[in-house]
Amino acid sequence: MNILMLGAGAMGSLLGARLSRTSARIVLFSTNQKHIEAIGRNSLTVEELDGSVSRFTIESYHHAHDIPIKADLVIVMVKSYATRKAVSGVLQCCGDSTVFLTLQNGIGNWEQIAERVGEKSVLLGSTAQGATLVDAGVIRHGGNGPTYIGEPRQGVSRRVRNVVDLFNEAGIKTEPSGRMEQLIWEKLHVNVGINAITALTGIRNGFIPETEAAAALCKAAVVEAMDVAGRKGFSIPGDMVDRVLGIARATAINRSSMGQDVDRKKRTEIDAINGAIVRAGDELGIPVPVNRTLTLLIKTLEAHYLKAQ
Ligand code: KPL
Repeated sequence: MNILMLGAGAMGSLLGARLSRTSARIVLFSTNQKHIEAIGRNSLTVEELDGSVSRFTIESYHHAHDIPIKADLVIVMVKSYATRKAVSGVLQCCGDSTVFLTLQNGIGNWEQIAERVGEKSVLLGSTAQGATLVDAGVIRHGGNGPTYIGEPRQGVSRRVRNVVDLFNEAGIKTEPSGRMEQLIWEKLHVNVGINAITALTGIRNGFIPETEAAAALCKAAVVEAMDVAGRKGFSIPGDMVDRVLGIARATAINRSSMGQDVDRKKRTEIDAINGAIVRAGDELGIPVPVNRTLTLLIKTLEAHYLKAQ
């Protein structure tokens, strides 16, 4: 199986490294030229959770026209706001039978891919793995959590089972799910409760459950999201706040993806995370002051550093 990893930031690189242990041919693509060149020169270095260091030799490209495969599977790992453009940019290495799997954060990703390639070609999933880009060619595995993969609508198909088997063969603990939309919303709560708070304060994920003030803010944001999700028809587990705090503990050493974006003065995924709760809250007439404040603060910070560039 030929797999194209579309987007090789921290998470794309981590998944690519793990999948390179399987029989599949894995090709990384990222526009981050420094990262791709470093992988080409020295291989991809992964600082593992136990402190050991692993190295992975993986084919990597930073120009789409250099990608030498026809992809059977494209794993979409770019930032949510870059999805449409990124998918359009690699269609020359795809055919009618190519399947696109999104494991991105936030809401609205699979729909954007489906607009470009059709719903039949799309799978979606969620992952609670954590990873940090330490330097060009170097990532740190920041924590383990479950990964789920499924079809956009109900049902677990043969192709879902095949991809799930491949992920498990790669050592990424993965289960098929027939209710992916529900799980994407559950994962949204994790990002709603961790990402903006860590990005605004400079802390790592593990500091949230350790600190009363941060945990209270996390709880307030998650409870608002639970209200919105409930009104949209999702049955979010009653212990969602504890689950989010549990994932913050399980990825304690990780800097959230939004934290890493802010550290690098890059655009964040705020619109697909807390911003998605604000939009849905406004549509439903549900007050979401905590998520609105977090969204506006991130947008202010982002505007400040993006303007200076
Ligand atoms: O998804 C994540 C992210 O940082 O975007 C978590 C699970 C919170 C890990 O950091």
